[in-house]
Amino acid sequence: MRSRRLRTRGGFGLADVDAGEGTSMRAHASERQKARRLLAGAVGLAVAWLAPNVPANAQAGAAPPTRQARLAALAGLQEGLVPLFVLGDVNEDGKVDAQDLELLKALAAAGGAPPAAATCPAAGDFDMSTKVDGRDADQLATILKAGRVAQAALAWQPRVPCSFAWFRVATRPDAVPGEAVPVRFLRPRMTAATCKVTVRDGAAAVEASKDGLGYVVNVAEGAKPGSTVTLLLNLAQDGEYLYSLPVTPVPPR
Ligand SMILES: [Ca+2]
Repeated sequence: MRSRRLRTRGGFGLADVDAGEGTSMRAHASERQKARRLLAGAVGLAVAWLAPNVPANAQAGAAPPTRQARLAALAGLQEGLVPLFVLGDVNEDGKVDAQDLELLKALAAAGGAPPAAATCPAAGDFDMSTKVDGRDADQLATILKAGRVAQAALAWQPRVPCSFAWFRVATRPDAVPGEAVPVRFLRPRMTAATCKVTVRDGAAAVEASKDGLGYVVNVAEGAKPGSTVTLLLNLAQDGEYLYSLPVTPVPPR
């Protein structure tokens, strides 16, 4: 079966707050602070949705982390960082496949309680409309029709819930030129020695963090607002993923 990559999206909801035209630079900084506060609230919402029981991960071949372990990992996050889910992996089993499409269709049909297996509805909101509907199902159907998804996209969606049963990494939803963006591993055995983060596209360079528990993405001073830095994350036995980091304008100092 032919493999293909699941393309990452070019932008995220909170990045839109930073990119408004006609905004004064001071107001712009205020908006950025507001966005970061919204972000903290959204992470709190994610914590509330942490599922107590989730299916085993076929790729990782291990039991899912406990609720306490996930809470501890989220509580230890640096301000402004958010956990990422796998776009399209509605049941959080580590794969994007026909099972996810069936769950996405069930979510889109709505009317009643969502299927219990759909632990990450946010992963089904492909068009970031904050609703999971028929258009999202059509998009996933098109993606699956083209072949197996070998490199799924990691994403963050603050307005639709996700249990984050199998979260892997946390990072920022956007960055400004010249910013050092942490990419932090959320599982105990993930380190910079076993997992690699590289720049696939965009004006940035990557280095391992000093503590070895993640990487730092140094966005170039000359990176253009509106552009995107695309990262390739090789997470050892957990697979490869892509993540797109939108570059937004620099706020005043
Ligand atoms: Ca899945």
